Amino acid sequence: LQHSSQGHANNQTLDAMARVKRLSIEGNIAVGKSTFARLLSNAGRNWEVTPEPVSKWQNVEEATSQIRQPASSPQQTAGNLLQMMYQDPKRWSYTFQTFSCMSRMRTQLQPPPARLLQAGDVAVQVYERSIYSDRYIFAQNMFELGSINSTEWAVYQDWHSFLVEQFGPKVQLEGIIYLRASPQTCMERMSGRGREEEQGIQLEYLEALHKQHDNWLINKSTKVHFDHLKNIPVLVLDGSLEFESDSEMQAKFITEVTNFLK
Ligand code: DGT
Repeated sequence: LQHSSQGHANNQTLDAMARVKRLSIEGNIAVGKSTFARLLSNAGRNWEVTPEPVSKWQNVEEATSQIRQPASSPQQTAGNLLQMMYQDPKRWSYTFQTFSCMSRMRTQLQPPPARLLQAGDVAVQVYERSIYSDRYIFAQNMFELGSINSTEWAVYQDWHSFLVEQFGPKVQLEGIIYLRASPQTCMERMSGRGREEEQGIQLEYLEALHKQHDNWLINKSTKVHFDHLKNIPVLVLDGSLEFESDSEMQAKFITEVTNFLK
């Protein structure tokens, strides 16, 4: 009985997901994904945007407190994994990618909210980054830079492929929005926002990430391992434009995304 009622819930979830289009917003560090995501979430009641869980990576202690034994001394307290990864990438990049990918997996597995399903026409669920950029942008880049070794990279790819295949349609996307700007522009925006953990990031790192995005989403030269991802529609938007305070530009972007969804 327990088994069949669970099956029913799963079918309901899949049915709900079939009525929702799922997109991810991809792009370099500080290109403006969060600003763009906010713009989309205000665009209509049938759009739902899930932000990237950066704060969880900055406070692993709090993010995991519900599901583990409490630390018995302050020395055992879990730390700021984002900071640890930037300070000692060789030691912490693999750990970071396991945690970032798990948090992205959780996000993508959340069923669409009821509000979205009642909204009529096309309901759209938008994620900031995805389990796919976790692998084909960041983990791959860390491997190419030598911050993840060959063994770690093999283990990462093994569990990543296994989970994506096991979850199937529940973690698939129907399209990707690539917010694209030069690494220099991203560098300026990153310096402007002054996030503590990012102080040591060099332009070369942003250039490497830019290349990874272009290879995956424009040149299509990155080898992807999932059929649904091979021919996925990609909308490239000019992220160098300052759209935050330009309502005309915002309207233009929303129209582009709406047309992309048709
Ligand atoms: P935005 O809205 O485009 O300005 O971007 P943010 O700040 O909302 O998000 P983003 O992309 O800059 O990511 C936050 C920080 O986390 C940034 O320092 C890059 C880093 N990060 C994000 N995902 C990954 C990942 O999968 N691996 C590694 N190593 N770093 C990541």
